[in-house]
Amino acid sequence: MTRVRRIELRLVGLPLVRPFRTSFGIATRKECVVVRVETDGAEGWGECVADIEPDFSSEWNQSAWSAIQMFLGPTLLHEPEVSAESLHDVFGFVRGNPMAKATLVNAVLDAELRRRGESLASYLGAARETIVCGVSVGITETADELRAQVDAYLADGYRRIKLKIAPGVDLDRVAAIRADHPDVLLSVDANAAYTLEDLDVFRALDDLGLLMVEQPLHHEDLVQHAKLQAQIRTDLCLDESIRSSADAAAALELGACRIVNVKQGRVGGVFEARAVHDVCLRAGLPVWCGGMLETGIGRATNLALAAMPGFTLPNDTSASARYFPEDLTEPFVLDGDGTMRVPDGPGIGVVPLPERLEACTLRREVLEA
Ligand code: NPG
Repeated sequence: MTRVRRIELRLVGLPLVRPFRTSFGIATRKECVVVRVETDGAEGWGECVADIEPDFSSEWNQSAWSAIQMFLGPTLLHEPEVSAESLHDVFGFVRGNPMAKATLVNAVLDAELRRRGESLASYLGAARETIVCGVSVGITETADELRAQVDAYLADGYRRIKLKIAPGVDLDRVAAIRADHPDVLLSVDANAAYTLEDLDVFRALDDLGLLMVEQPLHHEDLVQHAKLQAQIRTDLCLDESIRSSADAAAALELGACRIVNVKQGRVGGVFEARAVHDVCLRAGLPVWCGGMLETGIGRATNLALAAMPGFTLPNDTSASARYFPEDLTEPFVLDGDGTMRVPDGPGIGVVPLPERLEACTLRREVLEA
């Protein structure tokens, strides 16, 4: 147990190496909330996965900032003693807002672990020291551009290619990549852009030997996904629809998917992510760690999570160079075999480079007890 004395909130902005287009929009730069908490004896860092606009989820940077500044932060500073694990209850009076909550939960846990010199990976029961990395490829202007990007990522060593799809830029694009690379682990991610009316598209994708089809239908749906899964051979994977371990349990019971994308930031932090992992592991479902274009802070958190035993599929934990000309931390690099080392220092094992952090800061506010 410890006391949180100070919370420093920052909005940071970083250019992306290239625009990232999905079925819900185009990201041309990264902006996110980063917090630093000071407890008795340690500092801790947390990165919020919310984005500039509420397009992937109902939370966005300004809502996360306000949730922390107005409700979660003051409550945390008011508590005489907290543990990271107790925050689920401490924050229980705020409905929803899992991305804002995750930021503080992860930061307080980071401080706790730094204080006792334990890495997040070890705390979570890591089963491995290196993580197999895949890469997520955005929708491109042309099919040739997509082929060139995929070729370059494979040359880098990435072990799974995930193609973003949307109605109209799906089958032909995916079939062309499959023809170029018959043996590559290949998946698609629709980010909720289809309905059951599009069954033909999914039946056709069935012939392309995909590892999975991710979140084809509505972002909060489970029932329609169960209907779709019953009619296709390819495994469905859910991302947006899984907001908690309860959602994961419901999805399994309904047969809505056979794989789960675990994003700690989407479900309220690493404790709830561990609970999602545990539900899936018990049921024998593989999970993998998704990404939301995190800076090095969030990437370090994700790598520790992906070291847990149930994360048996390649993860969206790509190298810093896939996202940013310059990261907030020392860059994460891909080893030649398409893996990345899990940080083994105390807590998440990395901190932002002070000068980089200052240079990227768009807004800053300090909350104190
Ligand atoms: O490697 O971090 C990454 C990107 C992986 O495709 C990716 N993320 O829908 O999963 C997604 C998508 C995403 C990115 C979603 C940013 C929301 C924000």
